[in-house]
Amino acid sequence: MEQDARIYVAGHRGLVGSAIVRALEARGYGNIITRTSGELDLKDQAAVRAFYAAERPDYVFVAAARVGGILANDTYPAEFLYDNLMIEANLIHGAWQAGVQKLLFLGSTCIYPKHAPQPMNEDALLTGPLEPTNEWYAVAKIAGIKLCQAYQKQYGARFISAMPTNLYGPGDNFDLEKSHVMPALIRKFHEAKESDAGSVTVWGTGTPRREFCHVGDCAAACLFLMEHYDGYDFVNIGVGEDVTIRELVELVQRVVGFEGEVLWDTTKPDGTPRKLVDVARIHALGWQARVPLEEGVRATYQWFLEHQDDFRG
Ligand code: GFB
Repeated sequence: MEQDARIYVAGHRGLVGSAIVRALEARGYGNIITRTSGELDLKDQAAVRAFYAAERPDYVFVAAARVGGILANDTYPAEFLYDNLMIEANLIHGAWQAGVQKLLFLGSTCIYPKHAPQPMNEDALLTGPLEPTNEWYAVAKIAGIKLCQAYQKQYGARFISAMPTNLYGPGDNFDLEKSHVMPALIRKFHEAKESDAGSVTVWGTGTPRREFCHVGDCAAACLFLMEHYDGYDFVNIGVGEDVTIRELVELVQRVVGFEGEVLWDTTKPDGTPRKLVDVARIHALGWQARVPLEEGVRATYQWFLEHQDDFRG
């Protein structure tokens, strides 16, 4: 990407989009285009088309999406499917109409079948049934991958896709009902420590395994792919190691310093039993994650402490 390129980051207030903006700024890119959802409704095709016509971006990062943790995915299937289909269709089709040079679409590793062989290779896409708690989001994200491939195949557009594993870090959503597990644990343990509560309740059985990638690493991978990758196949972004939810609970508990008891609410879903991606493809391209899990959790807790007033409403 040329230093003066016009770069649109869709979803710049979200976990990934904000990290991409920070990474671009750190590398001296000065022409970053953003719009809040109040300024531009990405579900509105005419508005997106008018935005592209006016701004004429050269590069587009599609980090805008309706996202949430396991319960939000399970509770709002219509919103997770409709909103994500509309957002990605408008952004990808609009980018083609506007002659965007290159676009990176971000998905999620929930696109893989529930019982995909681990670690999950990119070739596992569409080889089996999805995890029911997030199949709506997954179907939308699979459609996004296919849109990029279709525009590549039919029009020669340089539209590529990346599938990050579970992400965490500064800028995450700490809402206890809608968030992913990492911010939920940080907030629950912190608030329990502050109020001297004797116990904290976490969800599920603790046995599922998840891989956690710091969002700073993910943003670095996105810039790397935008600069070095033009392939038809999508690329996993991950660290190549996973932990059980119980191990994560113990780690966050230690980092936060909560000494009470942990209770498991097994009426809440576990979700898919394991989600570890095969990172061979992105390693072969020349990129590797850097942030160790404990270091990333400590930094995220620090960020939470500095911003917690924002979450209390
Ligand atoms: O992060 P999470 O919500 O999403 O949950 P998924 C991961 C695991 O942590 C599940 C457990 O087994 C949860 O039951 N867990 C324990 C908790 N305590 C908590 C808690 O307090 N809050 C939450 N949220 N979980 C999502 C998908 O799946 O991952 C999305 O639904 C997307 O579509 C995203 O793919 C990356 O990893 O299960």
